[in-house]
Amino acid sequence: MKFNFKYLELKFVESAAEFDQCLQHDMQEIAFVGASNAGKSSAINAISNQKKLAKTSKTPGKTKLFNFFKAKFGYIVDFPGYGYSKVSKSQKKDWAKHLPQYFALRNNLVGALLFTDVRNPMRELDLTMYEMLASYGLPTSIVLTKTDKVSKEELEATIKKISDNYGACLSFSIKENSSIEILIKEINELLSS
Ligand SMILES: Nc1nc2c(ncn2[C@@H]2O[C@H](COP(=O)(O)OP(=O)(O)OP(=O)(O)O)[C@@H](O)[C@H]2O)c(=O)[nH]1
Ligand SMILES: [Mg+2]
Repeated sequence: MKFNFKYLELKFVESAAEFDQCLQHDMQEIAFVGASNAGKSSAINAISNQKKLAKTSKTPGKTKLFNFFKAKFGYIVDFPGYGYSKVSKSQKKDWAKHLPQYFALRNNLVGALLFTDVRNPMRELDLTMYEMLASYGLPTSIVLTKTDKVSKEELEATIKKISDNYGACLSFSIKENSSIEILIKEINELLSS
């Protein structure tokens, strides 16, 4: 199959460990949120067709900071993943402070994509995150990741279950070009809305 979609020309701009240090800019931005290991950083690499733009890892908890990536129409902010038990207590406390602060005070933020592993989607902390985003009025789309790991039947059943509960969702695999194209389209729409 031939694909001729345009990858996002993403550039890594800056990391920030705290809300107060986050990049100031006047474009729109969207947050990539999700559990550790859900595939946020891999998605950033896939949509930009780069191998090492965002650090990915087999060890969860790799993304420890807010990472800012600039696209043509705005920014993507790769958030630290939650739910990884080896993250230190003080770091967890820090995030519990900085995340709500970010959602409440960040005027550029127009919405979020919540990445969740299709094999075990929308776990308790995902739900907490989803509800937190909703409470700040931030529209959130769910992205089911690693869809190459399940059968077509399982994928369809999961899409139905998730979309019944949370509205339309995307399915995504770094190994499937059509899903990369759809995610790029969604991001462009969110950022230019
Ligand atoms: N098979 C498959 N593996 C994937 C896919 N996306 C990510 N992975 C793997 O899942 C692991 C975690 O991916 P990351 O992108 O680092 O996850 P993350 O959400 O950024 O994790 P944190 O930075 O800890 O929050 C890596 O080993 C990836 O190679 C996918 O679509 N298919
Ligand atoms: Mg990451």
